Amino acid sequence: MPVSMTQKYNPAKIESKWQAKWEADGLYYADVDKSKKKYYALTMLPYPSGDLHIGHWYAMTPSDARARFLRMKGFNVMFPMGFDAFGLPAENAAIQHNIHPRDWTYKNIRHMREQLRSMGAMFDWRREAVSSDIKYYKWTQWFFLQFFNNDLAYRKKSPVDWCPQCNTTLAREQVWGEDRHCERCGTPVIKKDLEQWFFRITKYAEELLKFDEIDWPDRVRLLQTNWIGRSQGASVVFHTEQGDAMEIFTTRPDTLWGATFMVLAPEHPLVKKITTPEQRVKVETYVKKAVRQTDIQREKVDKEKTGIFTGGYAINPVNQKKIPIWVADYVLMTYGTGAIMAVPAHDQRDFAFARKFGMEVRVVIQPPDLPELNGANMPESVPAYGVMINSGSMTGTPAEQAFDKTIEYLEEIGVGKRAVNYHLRDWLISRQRYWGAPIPVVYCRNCGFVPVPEDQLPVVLPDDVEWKPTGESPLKLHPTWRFTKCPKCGGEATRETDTMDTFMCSSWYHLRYLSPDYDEGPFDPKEYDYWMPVDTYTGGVEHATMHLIYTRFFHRACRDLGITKGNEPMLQFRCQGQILGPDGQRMSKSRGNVIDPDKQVRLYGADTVRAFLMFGYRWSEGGLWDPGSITGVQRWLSRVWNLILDESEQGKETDKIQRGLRRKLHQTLRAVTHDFEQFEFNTIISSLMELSNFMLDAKEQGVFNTPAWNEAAEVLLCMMAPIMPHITEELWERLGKQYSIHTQPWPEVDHKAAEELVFTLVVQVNGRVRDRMIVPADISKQEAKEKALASEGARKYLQGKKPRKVIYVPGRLVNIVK
Ligand code: ANZ
Ligand code: ZN
Repeated sequence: MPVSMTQKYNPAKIESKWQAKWEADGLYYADVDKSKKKYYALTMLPYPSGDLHIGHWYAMTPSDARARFLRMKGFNVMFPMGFDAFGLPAENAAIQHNIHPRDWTYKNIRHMREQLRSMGAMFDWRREAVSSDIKYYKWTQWFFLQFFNNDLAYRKKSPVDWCPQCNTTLAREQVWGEDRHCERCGTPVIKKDLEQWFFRITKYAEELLKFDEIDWPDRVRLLQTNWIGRSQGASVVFHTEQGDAMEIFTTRPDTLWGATFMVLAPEHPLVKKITTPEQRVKVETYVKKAVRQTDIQREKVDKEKTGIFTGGYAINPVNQKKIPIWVADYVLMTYGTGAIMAVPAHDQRDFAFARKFGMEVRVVIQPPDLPELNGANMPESVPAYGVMINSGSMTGTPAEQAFDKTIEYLEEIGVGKRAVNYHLRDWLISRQRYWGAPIPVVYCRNCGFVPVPEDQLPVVLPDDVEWKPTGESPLKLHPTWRFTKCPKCGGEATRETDTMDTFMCSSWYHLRYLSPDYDEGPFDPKEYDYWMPVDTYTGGVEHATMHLIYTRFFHRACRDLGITKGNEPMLQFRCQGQILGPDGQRMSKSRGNVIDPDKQVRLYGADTVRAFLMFGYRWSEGGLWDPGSITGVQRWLSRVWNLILDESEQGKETDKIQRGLRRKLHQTLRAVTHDFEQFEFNTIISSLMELSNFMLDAKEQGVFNTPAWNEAAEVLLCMMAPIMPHITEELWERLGKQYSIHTQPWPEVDHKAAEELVFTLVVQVNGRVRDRMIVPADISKQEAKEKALASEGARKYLQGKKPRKVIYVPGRLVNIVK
């Protein structure tokens, strides 16, 4: 008998009911339990922007499903959630809507917590961490002090974007357009040097290139490797005509004889010194303009080259040639030494520059497969792979040896040495902003920069600030907050008014989850020893460089300070793709193509939304939101509902159908188990759909409410439970099973039942074995004979003749009589 109307699947009713019960029961609490193997499943925490979007669901629900799966597999699984709550948008909201950043942030958090609850995820809310809570950022400040006291934090002058009209520093996202103007007033920004705080991440550059202890996607490893950007080469010292040493870094020391000019970055300290009086005005004007641009703009290879001659000359140390020194913006002060030797014959940027300004192009490497190169008429530079020519005593050195031999030679004559450079820069953590963790340092006229003693933490962010659209940090404008006593000498002192980059907060949130209320340290070591490292981390690939490098650095730095253990914080990382709007574009409010998950949940229920997101896409790839196919998933859930609750009378199961059902069931279980482990979520759902269809067929053939059927129903629900936690809990209860389905062990695969039933059919011709083949166990007499006759062995001996007789011995052989 089909399910009665009153029994219809109604997700709205059952979902909130179970969410409330799970929460009341603390079903998902994860506590240290040394008798069980732990599993720390972590998914990136959201920024409290106001609304959870479908992308959050796409990232989090499969992570939740996998965490649930591992829990059923017997692990003690922790799956925490929190908010990355400091940051600029709160401050912008404050200025625009006259609301305090704290109020804005916490209002959003309250709302998003509710939205997160509607997912039905197994978050252990007791472990929630919010980075803007005082009890959290106290420890962010504590970490800063550890870094400061161990020479991992330092202060240095560094350029910021500055609006001369608004008189303020601007964040990257407040500078607009190719001409780089201020978001607020349109004035072109300038660079201004400010004293700022840095973390010495470059100290760990080499270590961060090692990935052998972690299972991270190749893509992410490559992005990090490129971001760190290790370059091997040589540093060579040139001298100016006046005798000033000018060190350059090159990755191609073997091209040294081809250097026909030198280029200094506009910020290079030697520029002032070597510029001749005739060139001074021109050089100064050029420098002023150049430094306004970002390094990214300046580095573009195809950018029209600009530059200016300083009037000064240098001597090439290998051939004593006198070459002009220029200033050009394509050389960055932030890399190498901020000075280069230009080899136009073999480097394209130098080539473009040389052609534009009429400099010599001197070939010093001849690639073996090209006609003899001539600097005067080359249309472009030629990458330098070949035999060295025009290079003094090094002439004739083959390509493979050129690099090392030249370095040896440079060392011999004492003008250069092997050098490695990293593109990675130290991490600038100062923000001239209010809504962040104050940097716990005071400035004293007598003692300089003095760290706030640990027992005086936290340095609390004052609430009573005024929002003036000056762009200055309200901390600076606060009438009293800055003024304090020097912790060392007790004299008058002022607080640092910069706050920390929010990436600092998110570098250690996985540690705060361990014990969010702990106050004797950033985390409880007992929790640490049990839970760390994170077993699986999931999140967006857009965090491959900043966040995911910072957190690895943070962990290693803390390891060296004895705070953490091991080299890596996260053993496995997996990233999801992106859900685009139905129009194929990135979802954004301005395009009007945003899918609101709350609305989808109201329409279809959370289980359907979860299942659809996992079924409709390869998780690592993502794709377009397709409103059509979500209804298909919902219909499937209704079918399962009706199937499980069907009240028809017990059917009669034949041995054969029973075996077939068990085979299908255990094959599905084997595949689903594998797919959960491998993050292949879309195939899980399709396997489950197939199984439920198979069950429907089996039922029509009379297998219903029999042992095999009941096993299938139970295992189906268990396999569905991680993805669709509500409907499965409800059906589990209605089947009279013990609460909760989510604490059931993951079913064991019966490999024997899963085996395809086959046997080896022997083919005989006149009583002699001529062939063998694997056939299904239930092969019919007719089929067996046909297969045997078609076999290669049989055909070879029959040679096209009709056999006189064909005899089938079931389950064993076919004998063909000629
Ligand atoms: C001469 C030369 C000849 C170069 C040649 C390359 C090819 P990567 O790989 O990124 O490390 N360079 C060095 N410092 C620079 C700076 N501050 N700004 C801009 N360019 C800089 O690049 C190293 C190469 O980039 C160096 O090797 C130098 O040019 C240039 F056939 O020296 B090379
Ligand atoms: Zn002092």
